[in-house]
Amino acid sequence: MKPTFYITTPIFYVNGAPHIGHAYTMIAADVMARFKRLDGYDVFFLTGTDEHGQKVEKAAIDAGKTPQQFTDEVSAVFRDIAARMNVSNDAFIRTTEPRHYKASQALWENLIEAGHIYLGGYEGWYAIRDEAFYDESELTTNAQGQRVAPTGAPVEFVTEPSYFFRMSAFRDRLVDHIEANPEFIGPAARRNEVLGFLKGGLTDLSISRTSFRWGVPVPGDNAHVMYVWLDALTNYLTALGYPDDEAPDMRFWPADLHLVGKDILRFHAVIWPSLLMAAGLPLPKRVYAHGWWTIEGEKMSKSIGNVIDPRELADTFGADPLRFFLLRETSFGSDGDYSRAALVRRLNVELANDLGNLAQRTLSFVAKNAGGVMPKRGPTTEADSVIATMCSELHDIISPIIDRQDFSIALETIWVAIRAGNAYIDQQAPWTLRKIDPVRMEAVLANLLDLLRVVSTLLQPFMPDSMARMLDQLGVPPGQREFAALATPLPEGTALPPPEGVFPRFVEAA
Ligand code: ME8
Repeated sequence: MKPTFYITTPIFYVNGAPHIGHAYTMIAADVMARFKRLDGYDVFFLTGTDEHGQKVEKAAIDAGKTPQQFTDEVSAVFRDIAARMNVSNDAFIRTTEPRHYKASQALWENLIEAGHIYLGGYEGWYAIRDEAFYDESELTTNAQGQRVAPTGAPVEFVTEPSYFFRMSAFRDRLVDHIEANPEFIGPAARRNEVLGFLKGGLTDLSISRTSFRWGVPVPGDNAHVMYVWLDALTNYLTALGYPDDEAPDMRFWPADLHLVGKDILRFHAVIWPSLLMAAGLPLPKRVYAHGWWTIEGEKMSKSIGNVIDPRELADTFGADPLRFFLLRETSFGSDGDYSRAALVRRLNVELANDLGNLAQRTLSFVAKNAGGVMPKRGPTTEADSVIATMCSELHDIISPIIDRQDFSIALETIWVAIRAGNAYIDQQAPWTLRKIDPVRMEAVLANLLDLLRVVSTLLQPFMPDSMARMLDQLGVPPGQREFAALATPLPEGTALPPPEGVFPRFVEAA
C-alpha cells in the first residue's frame, strides 16, 4: 500500500477577487502534491472557499446580492484560478455545503460532550476584515483616529452572548507538543513566534456570534451561529468525510501539511491544534507559514488598484513560467515582491537561456548529427562521471529540501545541474567531436540527454505542462516519468521526435 499524504491550502474568503497571493499558496501546495505523487504517495490535495462570516456577508450586501448567490459566483472564480494555474487539487470544498454543516456541528457536539464549551458573554474588540477578536492591549490608533488591530484592520466593540471554547486548558499540552516536535511549525522563526505568543498565556476563545445570521447554526441554540474560524478550520476534516470514521478518505487524517500564509499561522498553530486535542483527534504533522507578496514594492490593495489577476499573467507568460517565478524568486518563508521585470528576467535567463537552450542545442544536434535517436553511450571520462553522479544524487538531495518547503533552494539545486550541463556541452564541444571523434560525440550527447531527462523529471511538479513537452521530446514514455524511474536510462536507439523550443524568450512589445 502506498503511504498517504494529505496537503491543504487555506480556504479563501469569497469577499473579493483572487490575486497572485492566493494563487501562490495553491501553486506551492500543488508542487508538494505533485512531488509526493511522483514519489509514490497516495495524495489528497484540498483547496476551497471560506464562505461564512460578517466579511463575506457584507461583501454580498455591497454587491447587491444574496450571500448564497454571491458566494456561488466568487467561489467559481477561485475554482477557475486553480484550474488555470494547473493546480491538481483532488477536491474543492465550500463551507456552504451541507456536508460541511454536518461536520462542523459534529465537531461542536464532540467538544460539548467533552466539556470544553461553555456559554458566556463576549465583550471586546472584533475586526471584521480579519474575522478576529483582539485584546485591548493589542490595539493602536491610526492616522484617521480609528482604533486598529496590529494588522491595520479597524476594530469595533462588541457585546453579545457567546459560547466559549476552553482553549486556555490546552496551552501547556500545546507548548509541550511544539517543543517535542520541531517540524510541527515551519519555518523555524515562526515556530519561535508561536512559542513566544503561548508563553504569554492563552485565553478562552469566543466561538459563536449572535449579531448576524450568515454562518453554521450552533446545534441546539439557533440564536447563535458559529464563529467563522471554527467552521473554517473544520473544512480540513469535512473534506475527508468527518464525522464518519469509516469514510474511506478518513485514512488521510491527520494532515501531513497545512500550507498557509503568515497572516493566519496563529489560527492553524494555536486554535486548530487546541480544538483537535479537545476533540480527541490527532494533530496535523506540520503547519507551514509562507511569506507575503507585494506588487512592485506595494501592498496589494483594491484602493491602490494594483491587484493582479493571476490568469492575466498566465495568459501573457504561460502558467508554468509564472509558477516557476513565484517559487524561485524568494525563499518560501520570506516576503517577496512581484515585478513584471523580475518575472521576465527569470523567464529569459533561467528558463529560456539556461534550460531551454541546453535542451534545444542538445536535441537539435542529436536530430541533425545522431540520426534523431538516443545515441550510444561510450567509455566514461572524469567529466562524464561528475555529471552522472550529480544526476543520480539529485532526487535524494532535493527530496528533504521539498519536505522542508524550501522550494527556491530545490530549484537552485536543480539549476546547479543545469548550469553544469551547459558548462559540459561547451567543454566537450560535440560540434568539434563530430569531425574528429563521432563515437565520443555520441557518448557526450547521451550524457546530456540523461541529464535533461533527470532535470525535466524532477521539475515536473513545478512546471507540469512544459516538462511534459520536454519529456516527450526526450523520448521518455509517460509511464517512465515517476521518480522511481529516474535511475532507468533511455535505451540506445530510442527514436526522438523532432525538437521544438519549450521556453521562447519573452520580448516586451515596443
Ligand atoms: O484567511 N501574499 O482567507 P483569505 C501571499 N478564509 N499570500 C497571500 C497574500 C499575499 N499578499 N494574500 C493572500 C483566510 N494570500 C481564511 C482562511 S483557512 C481554514 C481559512 C494567501 O482569503 C495566503 O495563503 O484572507 C493567506 O494565508 C491566504 O491567502 C488568506 O486568504
